[in-house]
Amino acid sequence: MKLSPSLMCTDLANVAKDINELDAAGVDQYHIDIMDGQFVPNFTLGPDFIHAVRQQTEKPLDIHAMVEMPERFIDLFHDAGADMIAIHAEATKNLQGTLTHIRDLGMKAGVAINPSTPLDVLNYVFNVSDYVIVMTVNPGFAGQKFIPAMYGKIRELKQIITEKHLDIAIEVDGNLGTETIPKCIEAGAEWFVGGSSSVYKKGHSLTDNVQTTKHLMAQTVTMASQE
Ligand code: S6P
Ligand code: MG
Repeated sequence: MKLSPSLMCTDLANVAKDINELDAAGVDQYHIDIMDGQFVPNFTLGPDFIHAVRQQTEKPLDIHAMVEMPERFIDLFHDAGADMIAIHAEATKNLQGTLTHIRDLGMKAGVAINPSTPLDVLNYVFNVSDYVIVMTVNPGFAGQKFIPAMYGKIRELKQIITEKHLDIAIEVDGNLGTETIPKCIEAGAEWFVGGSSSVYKKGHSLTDNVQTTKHLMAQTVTMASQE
């Protein structure tokens, strides 16, 4: 299980301080949302931000590219310090080639899929993918509500991965908190993006939130293994 704080939720005036605290609290990697105002109706972080975070931590940087034609930016993200890049299946006409290029540059390649996108889009790219981001909200904004139909989608994807003996992790993104994390683990998810529903939950320190979330994840895994 991995916890990946979503840095679009961090206090941008205190990024370095927050990353030091999150590193010490034991997060596994960092999720960096990049939005282009086209694929989603919002703008967020970019390559300069990846570069700045790269100077601050040695943990893997998990780039979530919510941009049209992401193939245009893979080298840019790589040079800025990305360790893994997920591109949206809906945003490119060359999914296979772009995933291959990400891997050729020595990074992990991920496919992100919107809530309404069927799993079929993954059929011919499993062999060039290291992880799949199942979006559990429509991408664009933090603080949205989990779409319950996504539990079944995660379960279905996990079944395919198991049946085909694939080495692919399922990452989930959107409203992962106390209620939804255990259900996603039961369905087969392994990597969790931590946003306003967990790592950045108001009224608690980042350290407390990370520890509570990691504890919940570990407890759910233990309980599932005893069933
Ligand atoms: C949303 C983006 C996400 C959010 C994260 C926020 O488009 O891809 O990574 O930052 O999901 O988490 P929460 O708990 O506020 O929904
Ligand atoms: Mg994201």
